[in-house]
Amino acid sequence: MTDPHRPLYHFTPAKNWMNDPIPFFWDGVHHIFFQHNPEAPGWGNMHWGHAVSRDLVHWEELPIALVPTPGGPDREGVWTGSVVEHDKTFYAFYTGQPGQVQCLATSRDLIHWEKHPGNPIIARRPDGYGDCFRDPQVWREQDAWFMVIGSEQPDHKGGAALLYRSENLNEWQYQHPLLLGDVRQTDFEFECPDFFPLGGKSVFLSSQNNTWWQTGTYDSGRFTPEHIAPADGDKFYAAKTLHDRRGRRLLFGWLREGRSDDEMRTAGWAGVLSLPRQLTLQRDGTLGFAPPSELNALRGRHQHFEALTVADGLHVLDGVQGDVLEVLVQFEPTDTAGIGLSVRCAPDGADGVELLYDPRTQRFGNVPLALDRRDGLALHVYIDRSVIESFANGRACQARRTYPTRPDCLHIALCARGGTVRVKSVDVWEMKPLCPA
Ligand code: DQQ
Repeated sequence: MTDPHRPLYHFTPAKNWMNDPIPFFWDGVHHIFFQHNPEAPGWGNMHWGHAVSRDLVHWEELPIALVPTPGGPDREGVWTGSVVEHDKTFYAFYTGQPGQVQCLATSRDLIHWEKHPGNPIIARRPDGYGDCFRDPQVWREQDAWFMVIGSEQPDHKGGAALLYRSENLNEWQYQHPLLLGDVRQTDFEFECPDFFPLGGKSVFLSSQNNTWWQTGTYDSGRFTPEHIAPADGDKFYAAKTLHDRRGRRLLFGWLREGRSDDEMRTAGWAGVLSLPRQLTLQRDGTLGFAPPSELNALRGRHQHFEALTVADGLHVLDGVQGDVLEVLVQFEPTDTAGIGLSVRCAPDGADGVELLYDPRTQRFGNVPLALDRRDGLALHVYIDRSVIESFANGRACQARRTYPTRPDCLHIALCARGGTVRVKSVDVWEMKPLCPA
């Protein structure tokens, strides 16, 4: 039976479970390895699935890349990590279970992988940190390799990003923390760390409840944050980046489901790869997020509206219908309490998912967004059945999941809360499905 909630232009494996993406770019191809349970649509039995794309739009699922080795240090799971290339060999670093030990596998083609005979390559965590010790991220710096492992300080004080160094990618020496977090800012542990340069600064990503970003300065193996915020709400998780041929830093996250275990079991699939988000360092030092232009290839039939006025409440867009759409709305600047869209709503505007910006609290959903008084809200929304991904002014994102039971939840309404709002323009495109319905 077809599932009306399964997305049509987002990647999900053919069946069963996915979580954490592990992005890697090589030779014109975007690779996404991902946490995959090939036997059930629920978390557990972690393997590395693999999908590739040449255009960031069409994804092909390849054979499973990494499987737990019976009797090996990853016998209970091949958890998240990262991939690098050196001298025509690819190195996949990951956390093996049980015990959260760090392991290595190598490959000449990114398809066939061999586990390192000396696994685990890091068997013990440094003293003084808590249970979390996982998700190794590796990069090259001048004459050495560096790895950061996600960990936690004792007593839930905050995350710890533990820095290792290696000359040969096999033997690693612990250095010191790259960064110690504060539970009040970035939660109690750093899952899925990712660390990279961007626009003259450095960026550190970590996950716990949300994915968090921190921009700041890096010097002698230590990162000093200057700006910190959540990257999105709690439906966008374990997000990590790749650096592609065009010099872009692209962020991919796992879009969590909002269904029960039973519903996922019945559906036979769970977990979605987010659309890529192109990261930029903004003039004020914060992080910017934009959908890459390749996504425009999905655009089909177009509708355009201009100069609309929305009195306090909802204004359903006439003649717009669908659950596989892209919507771009340009609002005039306003002080009204809430402006935005209700998507996948019923013909009368009820039961939709509201994507609201509040100019008084300067928040877009969960995420801070300080718009200048002269700037109107520019809201860019991708609707793909149960998946809603939105970008506000290229600076804040909000991913949501929705599983409407009413078949007529196919409409879009402009929203104004506590006042009248003027809308410069609305563009709506039907998106071409990539997957069979
Ligand atoms: N998921 C992985 C862990 C990681 C967590 C296991 C984040 O390695 O910390 O599937 O979702």
